[in-house]
Amino acid sequence: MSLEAVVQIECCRACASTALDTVFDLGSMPLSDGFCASATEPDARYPLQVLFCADCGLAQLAHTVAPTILFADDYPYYSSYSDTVVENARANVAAALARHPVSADGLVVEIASNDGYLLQHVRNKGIPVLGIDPAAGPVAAARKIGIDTKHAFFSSAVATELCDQGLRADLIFANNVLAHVAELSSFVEGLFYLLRDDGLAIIEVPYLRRLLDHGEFDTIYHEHLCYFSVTALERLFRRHGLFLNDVELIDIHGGSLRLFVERRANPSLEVRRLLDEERADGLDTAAAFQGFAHQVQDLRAHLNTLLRDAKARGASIAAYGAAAKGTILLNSFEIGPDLLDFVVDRNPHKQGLYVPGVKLPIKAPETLDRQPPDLLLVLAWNHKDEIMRQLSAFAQDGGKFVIPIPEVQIVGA
Ligand code: JHZ
Ligand code: ZN
Repeated sequence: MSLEAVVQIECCRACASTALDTVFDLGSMPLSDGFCASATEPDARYPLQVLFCADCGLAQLAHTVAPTILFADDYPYYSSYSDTVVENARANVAAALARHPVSADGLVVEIASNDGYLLQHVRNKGIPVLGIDPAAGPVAAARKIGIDTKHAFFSSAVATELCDQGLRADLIFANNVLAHVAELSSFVEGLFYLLRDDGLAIIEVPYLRRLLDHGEFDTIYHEHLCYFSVTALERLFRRHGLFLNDVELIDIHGGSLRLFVERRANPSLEVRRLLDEERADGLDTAAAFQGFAHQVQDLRAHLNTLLRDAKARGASIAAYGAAAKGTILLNSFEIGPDLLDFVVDRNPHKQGLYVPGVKLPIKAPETLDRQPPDLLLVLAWNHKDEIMRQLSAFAQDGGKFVIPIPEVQIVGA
């Protein structure tokens, strides 16, 4: 592990306090999206430890793996491979433009615009768009469908550069990016600069409350540097002259917050309600993680027993979805080739590669028709309804789904 590859933080990523307590530790884990070209390729492993800031309430990783390693040119995540994500984007755009109309001479910016899955819906309405994304593959895919995209990590410097070109945004989307940002303050400062005085930023982040309530420990991985509560977010924005004025709870990615952020304070009743609720339930202190490690241990025992018993009875088992979270679940629970035959995923960028650590081969979903397993472990459990719908024939033929989270569940036809 070279020095530049990973850095241990010395103070809170949001407020610079040094009052940080360790609340959860997964030891050393391979990179969740670091898919391998061969089964023998050695894996880089990095510590995966969650700290809680006593001052601002932000849960965060103790270590930062260099973004250039995490989001390299072969970064395999393409939003458009999930119908739910694309549909969510379409509905999100329609609702956003209803809430905050933008004219044909305005500008809508998406930060972490990936392959253009969201901005295409804005562009189709005749509104100018600009995407910003650091991953070369998805940027190329976005440009191919005509979405103007800047290839960069968003920061205060990038925002200033755009402002200098006379660009400011009426509407900014930033979905599932805030938790990935190593330079959190620079990012939020950049939002402040880029947003017009009367602009609106709509930001989606996975919600810490759902992670804890549903035992979604596998969403803790090196790409996710922060685990947000409303309390921590409200303080973070305020520190940079921005205000959390409204919030919606949405189901995407295991339970997320959709935040509405502006340059003037006008908090809704829902923001106040969630802040009160978090305080009453102790989500603003490290006690929020009490019992979490035990909950994960119980899940591990339950899932391993189920799979090992099935295997001992001669069942064949495969997994569905080479999701980033799947890498963590398989590696931390030590579920490898002795139990599973393969993993299928419909993203062709992942097919032919191996899941890091456990080195399970990733194949196309059609493999299930030729080699149907008795049990299918659904690693992309957040998409379980979409997946089970697609595989109704597998279930009709007697195949069973194992859903690991929020609790181990076997589902048949
Ligand atoms: P999915 C990603 O995590 C990566 P992942 C990232 N780090 C992040 O922050 C979170 O999202 C929020 C496949 N699939 O969406 C596609 C099918 O094969 O849960 C994906 O490889 N067939 C940016 O990777 C994987 O499953 C299907 O029908 O955990 C799902 O990954 C569907 C629906 C998905 O995100
Ligand atoms: Zn802090």
